[in-house]
Amino acid sequence: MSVEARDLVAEFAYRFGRAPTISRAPGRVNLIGEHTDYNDGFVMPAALEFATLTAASARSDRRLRVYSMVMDETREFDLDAPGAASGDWSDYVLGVAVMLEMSGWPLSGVDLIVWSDVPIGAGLSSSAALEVSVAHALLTQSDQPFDPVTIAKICQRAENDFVGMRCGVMDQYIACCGVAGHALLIDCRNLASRNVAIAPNLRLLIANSGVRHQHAGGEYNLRREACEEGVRLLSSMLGPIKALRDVTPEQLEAKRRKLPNLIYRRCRHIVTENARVLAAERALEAGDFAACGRAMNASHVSMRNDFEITCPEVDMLVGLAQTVEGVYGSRMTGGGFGGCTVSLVEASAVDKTSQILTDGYRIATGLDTEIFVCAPSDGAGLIAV
Ligand code: GAF
Repeated sequence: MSVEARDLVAEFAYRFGRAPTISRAPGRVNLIGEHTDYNDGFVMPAALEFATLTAASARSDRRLRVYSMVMDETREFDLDAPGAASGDWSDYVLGVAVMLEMSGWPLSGVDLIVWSDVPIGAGLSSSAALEVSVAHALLTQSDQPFDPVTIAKICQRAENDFVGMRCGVMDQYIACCGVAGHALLIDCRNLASRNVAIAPNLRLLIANSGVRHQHAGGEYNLRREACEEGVRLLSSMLGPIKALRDVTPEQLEAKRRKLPNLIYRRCRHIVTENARVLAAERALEAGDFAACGRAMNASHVSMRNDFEITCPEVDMLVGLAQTVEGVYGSRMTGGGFGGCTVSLVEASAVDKTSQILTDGYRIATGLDTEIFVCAPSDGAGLIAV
């Protein structure tokens, strides 16, 4: 289904009899830096053209009424008695409203319609796109400013404390702050970022394994706990450290024998991944795409062997891509346990790569992959209608 902003305006007029504003927030693909965000580390995502649109118009009371065009469902809440999470899509909407108010942004009641073309459960950050586009819509309708980094943190809190998923800040940050034509090198400790241009001859090719990832409360949170355990154990040996960001690969190696093997391997992924993100950024800036690709390939090996967040289908897609001439590097993107791969590809090799992935994946697994060739887009904003 593809909806343009004017279709959303028409749907809004039909349902609510008024003209809305339209807020947009994108999904993302992460070039490199997986699970490093909640370790105060580095990530390098880009915002996608896939996005969530939220049509909104203020009400004179304190009710929040939201219709999802994707789910074809309506939910209604009272901002004065919001209640707890219910376990469905509307938690992201209500969670954002609750956290905005708790953070000091009083909201008026609002009618909302949400629509999205960010694939759900594919590791392209459909939840953050929903959160950020709703936050933008609620603030716009309540005449409140949208400060991108602050709002990213509030949306992360909605997901951590309301939905119960202990994600880092990467997805909300890039949904708020993305820059067209660029990836962002984000320092998740001080929340500063630098734009990293994607050269015109390069394409980011995303392949969806179709294996749906399921994060909330499960393996994702276990990985986070393993990292926290690593920090606890390493603190007693290295002196007080706040996060795995503070540990170098050499320090970790020196303490290897004193750590349980599983914790050591989880930590090794994080500390080496941080180094790879910085190497990839330097390589892109220098136009050394092969070096960037090598960092991406090494990232995948580390996610597969040390962090254990890939799956055979995703490994297959990565392996296929890495055989194609013109593909600099390929890796799983996102939280893991399924979802998508991202490959850094010469524009001239896109068709051949798509063909090899499509055919090879079907032969190897009996499954179909969906391929998206994406151009990095801007972060959250209003759409003119
Ligand atoms: C998910 C989380 F939401 C992010 O915060 C990040 O940890 C990512 O997985 C892994 O890099 O998308």
